[in-house]
Amino acid sequence: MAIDYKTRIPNNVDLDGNRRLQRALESWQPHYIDWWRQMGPDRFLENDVYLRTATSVDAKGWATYGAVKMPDYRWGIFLADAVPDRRIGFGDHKGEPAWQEVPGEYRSILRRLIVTQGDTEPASVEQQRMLGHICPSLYDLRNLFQVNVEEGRHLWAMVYLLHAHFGRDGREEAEELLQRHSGDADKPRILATFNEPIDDWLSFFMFCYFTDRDGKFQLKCLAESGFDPLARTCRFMLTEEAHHMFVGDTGIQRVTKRALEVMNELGTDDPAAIREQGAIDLPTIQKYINFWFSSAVDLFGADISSNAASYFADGLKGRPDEGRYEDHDCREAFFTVEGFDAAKGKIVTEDVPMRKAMNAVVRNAYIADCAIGVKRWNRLITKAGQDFELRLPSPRFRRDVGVWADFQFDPDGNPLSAEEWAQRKDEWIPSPDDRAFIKSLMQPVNKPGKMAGWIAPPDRGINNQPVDYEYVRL
Ligand code: BYC
Ligand code: FE
Ligand code: FE
Repeated sequence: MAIDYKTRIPNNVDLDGNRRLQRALESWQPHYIDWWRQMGPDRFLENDVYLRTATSVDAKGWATYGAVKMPDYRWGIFLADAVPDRRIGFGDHKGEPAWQEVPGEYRSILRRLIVTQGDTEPASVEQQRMLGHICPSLYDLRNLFQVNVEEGRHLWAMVYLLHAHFGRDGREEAEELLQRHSGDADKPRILATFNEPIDDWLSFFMFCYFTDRDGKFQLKCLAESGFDPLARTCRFMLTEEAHHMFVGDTGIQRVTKRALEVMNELGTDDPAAIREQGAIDLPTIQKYINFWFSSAVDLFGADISSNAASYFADGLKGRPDEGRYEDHDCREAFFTVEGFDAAKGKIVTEDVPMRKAMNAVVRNAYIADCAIGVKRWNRLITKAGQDFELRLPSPRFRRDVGVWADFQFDPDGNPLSAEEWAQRKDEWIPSPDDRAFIKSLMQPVNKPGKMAGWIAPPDRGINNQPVDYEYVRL
């Protein structure tokens, strides 16, 4: 169904035909706009931004570009087209028709999944709200705002499900999604990473690469859900998500490229000399990778999880690209997970029922996907004739969730004592000095086509516009 833009809330779910739901969403809408004005991007609300807006949900022409003031962005409700006669693809209900309504016995668990997903979307906008003041270029500023408005729309996507399918509880949850705030001491966001401040652009690129990619994988899992409205919502969200990871990937590429240019100009890889020239040395980029990767890896939950087993058994949350697996039941299968024998100081392995290991399965798929970009960045380094390799740290490194959480490991996964960790952590994650240096680079550059000295220009502009296009009119 085409998206109807004539109504107050653009949608392809025939909102006009459901007055109750329409009224409920129309009463939530002003609260959302208030939240955007208070907790969304600081300033820039009256500036024209060259934004992409969804026009239809199919592959062709789902995006139009034009100048929009952010509070006027047409946030709305878009579901991917229904698959006729869709059946549940995994778990104990495999083969049954997908549910169009919430099954009573799964109501609270589904609500919790939707709320957890929904909570991350506005959280990320809050985390990034000050970045506009220190943008490295207008091109980057526009990308930040594009990501922000789409995360806002992802909140709409979850709020629609809460309003349409969870009655009064759903409406209350929708309000609370606007009341918790990133980093708030009393009402923080649900998942830890979404309470970390993002106050420099290197962190922003890392977040888009690593944390948004958790979004991609979680959405892929939910796109398999037996609850069809959730599956269709997540399928459409995934089309928007690709750009967020592009921003992260190309951002890190451009920072790396700039470091390499300076290294080759100076004929040295001495980090202090690179920094002296206002570029970011490769070892510092590595520390930011270590920090944000380890933080994102926690988002998959514990390797052994009875919650994960229930989500799968009940047909609520599948594996990414479930169709690619042969066994969609997984009752008989086992999966080997690692653990730690603290007394012996040794890594041990354990075979656990596959359903309980679903978080580990999804995390592994995520890690393999993360590695693809790292390979690309390393090709840049090799091509520039430099001898340095960026790497993902071991998944044991710096964990707060799961079996590794009570122990310390180095980036190679070797166990460390608490003292060793305390002494050496500044070698591996950004130290206060590193953060102060990165912060010192964050001076706003907002003339069309101009770039901050720590980042190379992008290869091309947005939607065939030149790089020096005035992407945000200040
Ligand atoms: N922080 O059984 P376990 C995105 C809790 S990102 C704090 O392993 P489960 C985006 C857990 O709740 C995608 N607490 O957990 C990206 C449980 O609590 P209870 C977001 C945590 O349930 C960038 C206990 O620990 N979407 O879209 O299997 C920008 C035991 O854990 C954490 C989703 O997450 C944590 N990291 O797995 C914008 C999808 N991890 O029951 C947007 C929905 C675990 O003991 N969520 N706990 O009270 C889920 O599928 C699952 O809730 C999780 C956790 C995968 C997150
Ligand atoms: Fe999102
Ligand atoms: Fe995203």
